[in-house]
Amino acid sequence: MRHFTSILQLGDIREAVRKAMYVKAHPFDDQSLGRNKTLLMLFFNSSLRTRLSTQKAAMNLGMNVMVLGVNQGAWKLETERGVVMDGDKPEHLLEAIPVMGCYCDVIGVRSFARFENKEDDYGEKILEQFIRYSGKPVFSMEAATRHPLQTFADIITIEEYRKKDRPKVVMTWAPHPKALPQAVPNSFAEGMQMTDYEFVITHPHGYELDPSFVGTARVEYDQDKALEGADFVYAKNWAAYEGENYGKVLSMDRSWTVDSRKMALTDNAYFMHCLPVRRNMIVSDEVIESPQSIVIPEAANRVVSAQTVLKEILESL
Ligand code: AN0
Ligand code: CP
Repeated sequence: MRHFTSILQLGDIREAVRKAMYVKAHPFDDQSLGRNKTLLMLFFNSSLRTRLSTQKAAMNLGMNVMVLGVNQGAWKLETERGVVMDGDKPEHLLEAIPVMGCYCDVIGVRSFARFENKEDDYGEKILEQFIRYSGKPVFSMEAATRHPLQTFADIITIEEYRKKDRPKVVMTWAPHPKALPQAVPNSFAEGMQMTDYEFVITHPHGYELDPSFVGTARVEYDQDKALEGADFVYAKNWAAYEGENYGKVLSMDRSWTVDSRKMALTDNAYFMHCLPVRRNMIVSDEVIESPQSIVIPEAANRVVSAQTVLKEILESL
């Protein structure tokens, strides 16, 4: 595997989880694989988990790591071609990308949807330019439409905690004061298509996701009904996708907040969220602090997911 931008690139998901479990049990087996290899992690947006877990994964593989926050000391980057650069951006992405490619062996990029232009976001305009012009393997640390390292960690976590062969997994929209990308829910839905779980998506009308990610998943607009008998509740906010409403917050209805009453409808489900999470908007204090909340082991598995992916990329060099 050279580039990693979608969970689908892992191929057989059971096999990928098996490899991840091996990495988890033997984190230092491949210390020589990354020797004298440099990872550059580039962040256009904030991060806690992705930044730390990916750096830890690379260190476990013996790599050197450089981290650059574009908004923390680098030149502001122009991303549009043809612009007369007389504004506040002194450097163009078209020079910055190949230059960065000269200094490393692998590049991780975080670049969220900007909600300015749906075609640019859903065409993964920024990530694709890194793939095209850096000359190096590129992996997504959450791009405009997907967050595959998160999804892989989520699936590893479900595999660790599931008590049934075919658990019922419910992804529920929950309220949030600011517009958030669809990358996490898109990617999670994409990952669920690789499993044989029963997968249900629930959200208010107007929050329909791109049908190519939803696939054959059941969409249930009644959250209570969707949660009935669930084994895993995966909460996430996202902004509207459809038409004129692209990138807009249409509802902050707190009756969608995952609280104890909602969890009581499930089959003693585990609660999951990628984090960061706004308490008492997305989830009540009580639920996130309950023994059924597995958000911390889920975050811990981000190291495992990143290390498994980085290992495959290093093996392809
Ligand atoms: C981001 C999002 O929803 O895509 C990152 C989640 C991993 N969340 C926020 O910006 C709060
Ligand atoms: N879940 C996740 O990707 O978190 P960060 O935004 O903190 O990296």
